[in-house]
Amino acid sequence: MLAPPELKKIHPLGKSPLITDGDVVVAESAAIIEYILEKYAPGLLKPVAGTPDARRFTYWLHYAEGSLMTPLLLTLIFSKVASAPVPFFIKPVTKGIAATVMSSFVTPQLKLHLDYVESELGKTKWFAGSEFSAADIQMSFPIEAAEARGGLNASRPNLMKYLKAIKSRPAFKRALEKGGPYDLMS
Ligand SMILES: N[C@@H](CCC(=O)N[C@@H](CS)C(=O)NCC(=O)O)C(=O)O
Repeated sequence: MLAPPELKKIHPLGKSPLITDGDVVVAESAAIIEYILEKYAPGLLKPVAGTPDARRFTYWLHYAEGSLMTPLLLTLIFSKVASAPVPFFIKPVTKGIAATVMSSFVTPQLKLHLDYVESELGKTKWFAGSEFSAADIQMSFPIEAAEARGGLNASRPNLMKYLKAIKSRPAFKRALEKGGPYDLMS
């Protein structure tokens, strides 16, 4: 599941997303968003500095990868551990370890986070307030991953409504047309 080696020619970690802009290379999705907003969209997709919405913007921009992505990544890793092709006599061990880590830590953590985000989305339409912002772009990825592999379903209606709103945005559809479909399950 590693990124293609070509990416290491651009940045030592070789992870996606990555952007280049002339001589500038920017890695880390939130840093990429900040860079694009500052350089190409000043005053857009971000609340006015110093306001409560701006604080919410910064919080969710960081929370997406800094907190929410962790249990989702662990879910992916331990599902791979559970299904890893190992000799039959080791299988119960690997499956047992994966099941224990999932039930004792990962699943409760994921529930904690998804319940929290569900409740926060009950307060405002978008993460940084009543207006769509780049924090929503950043949050949409882990929420999509939660739907694909984290058990997010209709039992969390605010999150499902939010995902529907995100996916129906014309810009989201245009991005899919440009970038092609992606699969967060594999
Ligand atoms: N925290 C980083 C995560 C970067 C990351 O791990 N990207 C994954 C894809 S979502 C990746 O490139 N995985 C393949 C690899 O590690 O080689 C960000 O927000 O940009």
